[in-house]
Amino acid sequence: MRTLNLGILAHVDAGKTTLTERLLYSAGVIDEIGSVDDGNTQTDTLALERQRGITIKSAVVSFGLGDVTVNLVDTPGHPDFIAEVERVLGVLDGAVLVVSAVEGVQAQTRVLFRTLRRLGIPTLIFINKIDRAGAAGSRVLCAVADRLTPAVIAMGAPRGEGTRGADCSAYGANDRAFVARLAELVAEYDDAILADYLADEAGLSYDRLMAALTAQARRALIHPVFFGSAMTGAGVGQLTDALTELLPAGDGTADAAGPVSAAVFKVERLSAGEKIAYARMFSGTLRARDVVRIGAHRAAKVTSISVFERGGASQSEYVAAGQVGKLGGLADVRIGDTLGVPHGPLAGQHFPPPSLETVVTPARPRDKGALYAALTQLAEQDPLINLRQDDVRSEFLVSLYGEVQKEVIAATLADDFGLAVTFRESTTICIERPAGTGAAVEVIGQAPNPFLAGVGLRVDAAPAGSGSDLRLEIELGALPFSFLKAVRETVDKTLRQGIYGWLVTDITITVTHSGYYPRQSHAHGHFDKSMSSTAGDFRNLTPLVLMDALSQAGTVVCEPIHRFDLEIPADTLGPVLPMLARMRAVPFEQMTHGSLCLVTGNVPAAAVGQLRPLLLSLTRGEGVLESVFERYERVHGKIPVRARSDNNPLNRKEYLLRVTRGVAEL
Ligand SMILES: Nc1nc2c(ncn2[C@@H]2O[C@H](COP(=O)(O)OP(=O)(O)OP(=O)(O)O)[C@@H](O)[C@H]2O)c(=O)[nH]1
Ligand SMILES: [Mg+2]
Repeated sequence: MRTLNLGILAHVDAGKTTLTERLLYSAGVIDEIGSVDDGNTQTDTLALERQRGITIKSAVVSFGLGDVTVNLVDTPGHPDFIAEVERVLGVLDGAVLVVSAVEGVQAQTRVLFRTLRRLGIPTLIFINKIDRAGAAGSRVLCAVADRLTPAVIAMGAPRGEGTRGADCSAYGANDRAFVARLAELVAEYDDAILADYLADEAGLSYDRLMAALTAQARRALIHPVFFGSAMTGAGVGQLTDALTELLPAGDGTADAAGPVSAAVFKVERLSAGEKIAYARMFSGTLRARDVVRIGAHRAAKVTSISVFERGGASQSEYVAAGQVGKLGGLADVRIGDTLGVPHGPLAGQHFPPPSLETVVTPARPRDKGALYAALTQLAEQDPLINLRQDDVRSEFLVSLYGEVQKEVIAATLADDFGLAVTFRESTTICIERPAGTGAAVEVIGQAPNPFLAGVGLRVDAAPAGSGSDLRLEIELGALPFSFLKAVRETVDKTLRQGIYGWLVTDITITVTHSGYYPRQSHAHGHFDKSMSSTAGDFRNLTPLVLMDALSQAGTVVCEPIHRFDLEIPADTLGPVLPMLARMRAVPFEQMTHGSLCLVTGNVPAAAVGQLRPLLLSLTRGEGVLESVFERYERVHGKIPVRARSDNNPLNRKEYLLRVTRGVAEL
C-alpha cells in the first residue's frame, strides 16, 4: 500500500477547491459534486468559507487510486492566508499547481511555484477553467514557460476552449511534435539519453522517453502540464492518472519500523475544547496510548488516532510512516511541532513574515481577559499572528498579512467565542538592520556594571535575509554552557526591539569577552549567590551590552516593499500612473494586450491598502491589483518608531532600577 501526500496550490479562485471536489467524485468518495458557489464542498467546511466562497484554512481529504491512498490538502489561495500554505509545504510528497486559463500566471502563482521549486517538491501544473469565456490555454502555457520555468511540457492540447464542451486530448506516441519536445527536454537531465539523442534522435523509444519523464518529474526536475476544467471534469481523468504515474507515492513499510518522526501541520479544537493534531508521519509507527515527544522539551500520551484512508479519517490503532493521522490527547501541541525525532526539511520559514500589525480591542472593556484567552487559542492554530501584549498600554497586538485576515479574525472571535472586537488601522511592520559596526563591554567587578557577569559584544551588519547569527570570539569552554545559553537567549529576545522598537535582523553578534565568578561556598558549604555568577546575571547584563553596541553601530529602519501586478483597461492608464506615483509606487514594466494594460513594479506595503480603492475608482471597478512581498528597503524621510512593550535597556538608569527591583522579567 502506498501513500501520496498531495498539496493543491494556486492563486485565489483558480479552482483548487472545485478540483478537489471533482477528484473526490471521480474516485467514488462522494456521489454528488458540491460547489463552492453553493457552499457545500468537502473541504470548505467553515461557516465563513461557505459564506464567502473562499478557502481560509487548509483541509485534508483522502481518496484511493489503484494501490495508492492520496491524502489531498486543499490550501487557500488568498495571499492573506499564505501561512496556511506554509505549514503544509513540509509534509508534501508532491503538488498540483493550478493556474486559471483565463487569469493566467499571477504574482501569487510565482511566489508559490518558486517555493515549491526551492523545496524540491515534485509539481504537476493544471491549467484550469478551459471551459470559461476568455480561456487561452496556449497563451497561459507560454506564460508558465516564460514566468515560472522552461522545464515544462504540455501533456495534451485543449479543444473548444471558452465553451462548455471544452475538452483536452492527451498526446501520445504518434504526436511527433510532442515526442520531439519530450526527447529534447528529458535529454537535458539524462546524459545517456542525451548521447543517444545526439547519435540518433529517431532511435529513442517512446517508452524510454516516458520512463525518463516519470523519473524526472518525480525528482521535481520537469513539470508536466495538463489542461482541463474542474467544473465540467474535462481533462481531470488525465490529471488523475498522472498523480500516481508522475508523482512519487511513498511505500512506508520500510520506514515503519524506524524511530517515530512526524510533523504537525494543522491543529483543530473540537467543540469540547479537545485539541486534534494533524500529523504527517515520516518514519516509525505511533500507537494509541504511546507517549510521544513533542518538540524538544514536551511529551504527551496519544489518546486517540484516526488515519486518512479513502474517504474521511477513520479510527485506527496506529499511524505509520507515510500516512497522515489525526491525533488526540496532545494538549500542549502547536502547529509546526515535531513529534519524536526531528525531520530535517520542515524547519524554517518559506514565505516572508506578515508585514502588517494591528491592535485588537474588545467592544466591552470587561471582555479583555476573555479576548486574550481567545486570541491565545487562535495563535495556537496560526502562530504567525504573533500575539503580543503591550504592557505599557495594556493592549493586544497581532501581525497580519492583510485586511481580509482581519475580517476573518473578527468573525471567528464573534462566532466561536462570542466576542465583538474592533481593530485599529493596520500599520506596517518594519525591521532594523545595523548601519555599521559597534562594540561594548562590561567587565565583571568594574563599575558601572552591577551584575556578577562580564560580557563583551560586537555587532556587524550581515547580508539581507540572513537573520541573526551569534558567534564566539572567546574560547570554547571559557564560559559555562548555562551562562552562554543565557546570553544566547537574551540576545534573541533583546533583538526583538531595536533602537526604534523594530526587530533587528541581518546582524552578526560576536561574543568578544566574558567573565564570571565560579560557585563560591562558605565554610559551612552553602552556595553564596552574592559571590557567584548566575545565569540571571548574564540575562540581566546582556541587553545593556547589546543595546550599547547597537547604539554605536546605529540601525537603519527598513519597510517591506511589495512587487505589484496591475491589470487595468488601457484607456485608464492616464490617471492611474500619477496616482501610482503619489502612492510611492515605482512601475518598471508596462505592456498592452488589446484593451488591457499590465503594469508591474514595486510599492511600499504600507501603500497597498490605500491603493486598492483608489484604483477601483479610477478604473470603473475593473482594475485588478496583486501584490506580494519582495524585500525590505530603507525608509526615507520620517522614521517610524514602534512603542516598546517591555522595559527599555536603552535607558540604562530606568532599566537598572526595574531589574534590581525585580520588576523586569528578563
Ligand atoms: N467555469 C469554470 N469555473 C470554475 C472552474 N473551477 C472553478 N470555477 C469557479 O471559480 C470560482 C473559484 O473556485 P474555487 O474552487 O473556490 O477556487 P479556489 O482556488 O479553491 O479558491 P480559494 O480557495 O479561495 O483560493 C468558483 O466560482 C468556481 O465555481 C472551472 O473549471 N470552470
Ligand atoms: Mg479553495
